This record gives sequence, C-alpha cells and structure tokens, in this order.
Amino acid sequence: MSVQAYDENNIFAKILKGEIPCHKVYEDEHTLAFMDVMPQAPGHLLVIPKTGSRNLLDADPAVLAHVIPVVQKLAVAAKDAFEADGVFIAQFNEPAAGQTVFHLHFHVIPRREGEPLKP
Ligand code: D5M
Repeated sequence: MSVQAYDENNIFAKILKGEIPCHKVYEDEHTLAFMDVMPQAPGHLLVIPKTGSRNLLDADPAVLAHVIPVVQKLAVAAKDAFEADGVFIAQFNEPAAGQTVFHLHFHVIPRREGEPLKP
C-alpha cells in the first residue's frame, strides 16, 4: 500500500510554521493542539504531531507514541472543561474516508447526551 507524499504547504504545516494563526490549547516538544475552526460540538479540538505525516497510514509509530497520550490527556481535560458526558475521537485517512487536511490529526470532540453533532 502506498500513501501520497506529505505536502509541506498544507494548512496545519502552515500553523506549525507560524504562517497562519490558531487558537492553541496545548503544546509540547512533539505535539500541538488547537481549536477546530469548524467545531462539530463545543470544545472540538485537534491534536497534531509536529513532524509531517499525511495521515495515520504513513505515520511513524514513534511519533504516535508521543501524540496518543496527548490525545488522552486533552480528551479528559475537554470532557471536564465542557462538562461533557463523553468524548468522540475521530481520525480520517484519505479523501475517501473524509480527510480534508493532509497532516495527521486527531479530532477530540466532547459529547453531551442527546446533543447531535453539527455537520
Ligand atoms: O478535517 C479537518 C478539520 O480541520 C476540519 O474539522 C476543519 C479543521 N480546520 C481546517 N482549517 C483549520 C484551521 N486553520 N484551524 C483550525 N482548524 C482547521 P478532516 O476531515 O479530519 O481532514
């Protein structure tokens, strides 16, 4: 299976380079998290590695080892901060699966009982 080459000019790469702004909520040596500009529910944030991979299919497992604990930490924090009942974690790979920005990212979406996701 082959995955297309990483495009250094994707929008999240530009956020990492400081070329466009973001509403940052967390940063460490390997990871950045910021609010999604098209939130599907209050508190919807994105967690990305600082190294470039197109998606999960070409990601280095060593990078994932840094990113996944941050996803967990921010899921707990967002659930508390937004007084949610649960947290939806989503991650899309390639256009056929709904991916629109081609830098690996994890959606962290606090969910409340009975509250539908916005499209
Ligand atoms: O969805 C990509 C997600 O990235 C989508 O929820 C919108 C969000 N997005 C796009 N541009 C920005 C900027 N500049 N800041 C914050 N969030 C952004 P996917 O379908 O998973 O590829």
